[in-house]
Amino acid sequence: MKRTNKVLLIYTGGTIGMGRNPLTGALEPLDFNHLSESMPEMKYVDTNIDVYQFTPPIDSSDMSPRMWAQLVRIVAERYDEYDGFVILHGTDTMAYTASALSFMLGNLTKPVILTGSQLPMGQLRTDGKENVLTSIELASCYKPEGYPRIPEVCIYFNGHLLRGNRSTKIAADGFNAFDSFNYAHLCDAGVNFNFHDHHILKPDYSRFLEPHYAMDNNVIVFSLFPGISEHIVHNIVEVPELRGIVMRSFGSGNAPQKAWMLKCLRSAVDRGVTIVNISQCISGKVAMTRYDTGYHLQSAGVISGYDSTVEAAVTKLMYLQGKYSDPHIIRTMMSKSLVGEITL
Ligand code: ASN
Repeated sequence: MKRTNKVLLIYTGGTIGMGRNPLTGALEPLDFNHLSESMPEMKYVDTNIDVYQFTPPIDSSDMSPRMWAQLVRIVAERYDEYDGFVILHGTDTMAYTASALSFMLGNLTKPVILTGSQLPMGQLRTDGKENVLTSIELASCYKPEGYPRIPEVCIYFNGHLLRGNRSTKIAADGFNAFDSFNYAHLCDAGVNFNFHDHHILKPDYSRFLEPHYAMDNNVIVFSLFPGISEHIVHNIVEVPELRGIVMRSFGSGNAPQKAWMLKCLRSAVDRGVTIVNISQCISGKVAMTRYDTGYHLQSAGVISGYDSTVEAAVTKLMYLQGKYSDPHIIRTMMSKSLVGEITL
């Protein structure tokens, strides 16, 4: 693997590059020149940096599978030219993009690090500078044997490097905006980098990148709550285009034992819908045989999402549905760890 000492910085938008609209006072995305003017430190970074900018830059609430495919294409077309890739992204949907890219960039052997900020780069107390500078440094880290140190899609934020498909946004205002409750940090960055190599993926470096572009978004996430209405669940589950449901259940994967609920779920499964059971808890995993209620779900054909985040479950379904038409294959693949997104 040839080292190039170059990192590609892909600017998609987000608070990091925003400025205030003088009329409304609200923050809106501005182009990369605005961002780089607020960050003269970039000139002193050892690595050579090229920039690719999305036009127009977006608030990440507008992120979409089409733009994920665009990101995959940008990385795939320039894969050999760079040691690593840093994606500047809004924090709101960063964990979705990181999860989606982890599935779409098959056989990845180089770092793809997403970062952003809670305060715009132009503000004095911005968290953006440290996040960007450290991400660039991490994206160009190599092992002594000559291989990239972090060959996976990650989020770097506030001193922590997290596996992308294990991450969740945890704070709307705080600088410590991300965590991965069901997986160890890949690196903690203080005065020095403290890599936790044992938790970093070990890919086959001889394999070529295999980019995937098709995502099927005929998916819904629904959260259970006491009193959920039969009529509403019935109508959601019967939507003809629906191919996948991420069901956020209670505790270790439990749901109301009402006969109508199990009947609804069973009929969707029989129509070929994949129903994945994940927990509403922020940590821990689904164990469908622990309680009778979970057991009934399993008998209705609902599959376990183990300790998946909602972001990983929904993007994994989109990815598998984009790739396979047979629901049995999709269910089998959902139950495997494809890129370290679940603990089996
Ligand atoms: N609304 C912003 C975004 O996700 C939030 C941020 O970047 N901190 O684009």
